[in-house]
Amino acid sequence: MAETIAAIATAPGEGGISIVRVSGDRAEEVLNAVFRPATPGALQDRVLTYGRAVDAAGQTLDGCLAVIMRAPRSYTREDVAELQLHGGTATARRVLQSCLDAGARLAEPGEFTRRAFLNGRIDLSQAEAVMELISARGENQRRAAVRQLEGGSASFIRAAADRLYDIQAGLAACMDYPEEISDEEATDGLAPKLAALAAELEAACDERAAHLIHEGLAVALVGKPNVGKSSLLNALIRRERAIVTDIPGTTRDTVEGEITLGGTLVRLTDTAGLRETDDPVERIGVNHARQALSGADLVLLVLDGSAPLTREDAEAAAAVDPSRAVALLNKADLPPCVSEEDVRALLPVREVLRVCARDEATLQPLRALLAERAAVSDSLALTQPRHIEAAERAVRALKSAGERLAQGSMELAAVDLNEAQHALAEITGDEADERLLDRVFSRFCVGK
Ligand SMILES: Nc1nc2c(ncn2[C@@H]2O[C@H](COP(=O)(O)OP(=O)(O)OP(=O)(O)O)[C@@H](O)[C@H]2O)c(=O)[nH]1
Ligand SMILES: [Mg+2]
Repeated sequence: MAETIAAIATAPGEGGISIVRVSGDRAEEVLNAVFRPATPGALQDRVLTYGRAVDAAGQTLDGCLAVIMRAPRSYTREDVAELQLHGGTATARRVLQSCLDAGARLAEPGEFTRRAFLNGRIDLSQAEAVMELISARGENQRRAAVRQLEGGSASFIRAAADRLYDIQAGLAACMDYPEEISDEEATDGLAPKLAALAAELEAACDERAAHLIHEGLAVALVGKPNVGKSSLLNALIRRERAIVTDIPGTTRDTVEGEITLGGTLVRLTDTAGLRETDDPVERIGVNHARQALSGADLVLLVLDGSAPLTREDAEAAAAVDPSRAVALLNKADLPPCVSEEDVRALLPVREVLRVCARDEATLQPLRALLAERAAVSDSLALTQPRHIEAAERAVRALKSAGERLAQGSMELAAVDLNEAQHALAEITGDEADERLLDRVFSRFCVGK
């Protein structure tokens, strides 16, 4: 821990400013070596000071602002120094090199936040929320990250852990005073509390919502050639992303576009028209289409509503799981030639929508349907896959404890309860070994 670390905290590339951050016992010493204030004198704690960044020979690297935030009132609870430079990779790199020459070492990914956690400023779920906030792409992900950063997940888990301690204490009392508390009394008193706790934790483990928040809703546009898949992708994302022509087999590979609906990212994939073909390039494209199909949360089977359905439509439909699909009858601007019954005979989907890629008004019901599929509750206690996995382990242990109790095996129930308590403590990081921390912080960017 004693080592002083440094990194560029801003994203690479050109920008208004770049920030080099230093943390550790020697942060102030490093800052004094690389920074010359315009008005000579000692730097004041937490006051931004104008001056020059210099290299080891005292040559000016940039005009800049610098600040020292002395422990413990800093992000890491160590002495932290920051230099605000003109944005740009070359300058930031040179100033970082100056910091390293002055005795700092390059920070690992997430090391500043790791120190904030190890020094008790934030718990592990909050540390993860920092990364979550940085990488948030949809509004739902941003809001979930802020809730977690403010301690939402931690307080939910700590409340559950407290209730579990009560149950453990009750069980310990029964085991210590068997002559005063009968097995039946113990079971009757503890089993309902156990079941309620398990049910509440289980309800918080919404994997689907967590997936939507992090990955967005994956939607694949599939169908035989020339039905208007690429036209629909372009219309939905309001951009000419995919090439459209009246030649069947125009799209040779998957093409992706993104929109945000109701705060959730919707990742649309346009695919090569599904058909048997001798063209080797098109065949690879069709294989990519099948992969997109299997990885999609929702499949939009596109059909041309202005022409009779064909064998190729039936073959495309055969590749689609109807429970995950919606059928689109495109080209609704032309006289209709296909009924909803015809579609359902092909694929028993719940929804059939008539759309026209050239008419935004007809796409509104489709946008509404996608928004509904992408919707997530704004009050989820747990949204990180890691937290959900640990909470699920706790639920399994609690259920097992309930069964042991019913069988009269109090000692074994106590072991299960202990295991549940450990699983909960992993979420907040109250119990976290190096391996777990390495796993969590390896996802971070350098400089955070
Ligand atoms: N009238 C009408 N024509 C459309 C509509 N949507 C697409 N088209 C036309 O249909 C033809 C095929 O459109 P694409 O979007 O390239 O079809 P695709 O399904 O991507 O075709 P492939 O890439 O070959 O599989 C083009 O000439 C489009 O202009 C629509 O809603 N109405
Ligand atoms: Mg296409």
